[in-house]
Amino acid sequence: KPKKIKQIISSANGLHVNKEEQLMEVTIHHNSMILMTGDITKQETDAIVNAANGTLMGGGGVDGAIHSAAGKELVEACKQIRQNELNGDRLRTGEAVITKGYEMPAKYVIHTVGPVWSGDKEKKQTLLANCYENALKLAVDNDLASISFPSISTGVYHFPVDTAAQIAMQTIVDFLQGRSFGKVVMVLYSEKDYDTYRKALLAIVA
Ligand code: AR6
Repeated sequence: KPKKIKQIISSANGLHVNKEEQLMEVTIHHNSMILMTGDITKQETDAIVNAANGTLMGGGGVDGAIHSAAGKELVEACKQIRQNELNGDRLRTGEAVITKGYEMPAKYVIHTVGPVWSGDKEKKQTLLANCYENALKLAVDNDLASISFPSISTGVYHFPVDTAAQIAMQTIVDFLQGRSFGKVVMVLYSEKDYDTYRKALLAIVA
């Protein structure tokens, strides 16, 4: 019964899955890789990733949703990071920093800046892979065992979803194959994106 399985996977993993939503799980070297549709701000993984911009001051899309769900303390924490860790500079594309999750169920937010899809496309693909890799490394450095990602760069930043999905899935699978981490969740905002990521993942692991 798919419905029953969905309930078991979601409650065992702290995932917020409505009955109309999609969910799949594959095992990669003792780790769990989960794809789902849903709202990332509601997920109970140790960290959720924000597709931010270099100012770290909030914005639209998933960034806006995360800042509203976390409350005002999040932007204050981001200001501190700009001042203390980045010498007043912006966070560079492909890099990642960590704050608490404040009013959200996730303990931490890992903020990364995805590339804008224009100019040197090959370079942009490397930068997108850097986002996933640096966020995962930061999770490991902070002893976290579960992390949720949104589809970085495929909204306002216009990265084609199929290319972004291939890069995201390959980078995450490579990372999980090398170590015992725990659980990586991709939280997609539409069923269309879910199907695209699902195909990309199955092309690698099936
Ligand atoms: N949960 C999961 N995914 C979401 C949610 C949510 N609550 N809300 C939106 N998405 P975007 P980008 C999806 O534009 O392309 C901001 O203004 C959305 O449908 O949020 O990296 C920042 O400040 C899409 O699939 O991020 C930057 O300036 C995906 O999240 C800029 O946008 C990413 O879309 C970053 O652009």
